[in-house]
Amino acid sequence: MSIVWTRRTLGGVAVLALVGTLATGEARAEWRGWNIHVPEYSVSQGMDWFTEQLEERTDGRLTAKTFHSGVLGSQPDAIEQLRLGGIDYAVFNLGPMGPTVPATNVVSLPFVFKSIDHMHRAMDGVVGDALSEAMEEQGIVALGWYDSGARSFYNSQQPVNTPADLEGMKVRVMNNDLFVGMIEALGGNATPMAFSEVYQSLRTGVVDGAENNYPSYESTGHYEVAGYYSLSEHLIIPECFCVNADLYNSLSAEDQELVRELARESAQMQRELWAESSQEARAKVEAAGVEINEVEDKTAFQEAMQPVYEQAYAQQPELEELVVLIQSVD
Ligand code: BDP
Repeated sequence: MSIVWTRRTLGGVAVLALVGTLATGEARAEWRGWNIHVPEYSVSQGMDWFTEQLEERTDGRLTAKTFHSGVLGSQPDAIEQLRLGGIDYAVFNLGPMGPTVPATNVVSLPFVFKSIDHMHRAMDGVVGDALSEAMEEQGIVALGWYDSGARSFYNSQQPVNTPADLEGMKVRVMNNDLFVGMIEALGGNATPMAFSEVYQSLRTGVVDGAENNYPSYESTGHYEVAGYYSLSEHLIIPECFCVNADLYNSLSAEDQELVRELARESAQMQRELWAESSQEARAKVEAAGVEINEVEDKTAFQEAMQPVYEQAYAQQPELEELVVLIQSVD
């Protein structure tokens, strides 16, 4: 047993309490959270709400601090760190989760969900359950599903209306071979790259374009250096509130329930903020002069991306069943 000092506030008076980390063994006193986004982002706000509530509802017995803006490292590294316990909790996009938990690749297949609402229904039900199970086998406990909207292409060259407009274009993707295949299927050149490097790469022409939702396009300033945003909405990838499995399993049943409830509620809150912040981000980039175009014929993209499914099924036959599971959700 180790002894740690924690600060608690009782009736507005800060007091020091001596507590033992009996049940948590070697777990650190203050949980360390990873987040890639700036503090104003909806994901950050959901995580901040979680940490406040955790401290309040346990009278300071459990405390957590989220490090925003990716200061604890890139997302692929953070996923590994969370498994090893260097990071205790995080909100991860399931895109870069694929190399660690292959079943999660199903949500990275282009156009796999009919809509954002469909994604929510699937993740709050059978699909979320199946993916949680697969993640848990890798030491990651998924407690709630955050929103990340739909991802569309943007670039510094021209509006994208058809797959042919992407031909020869250098496009940054998240770290997962599936996305490399996706860009290649469209005739572009894919460059997997950390989120933090994209701004400079767009600015200097290392890449011509990338793909993301409005809030990320705006919060990173990518719109300043890639002024054409084309509403292909080819990927709808959920994000998870994840906790290191050893830490979670070391908690009492009551604390587990509390942490689960708070993560779920924070996800609910984040989803509402998401919808608002997407509209705000769109308005902001439009006001800054970004040219936004609807993509009239999304089926052309869907058809061009079909080889991604074939390649994925060849490498991971179980994905086919998971796609059927998604399709079974109304
Ligand atoms: C954002 C996700 C974030 C990813 C980022 C990316 O919220 O987790 O790291 O895209 O493109 O939408 O890397």
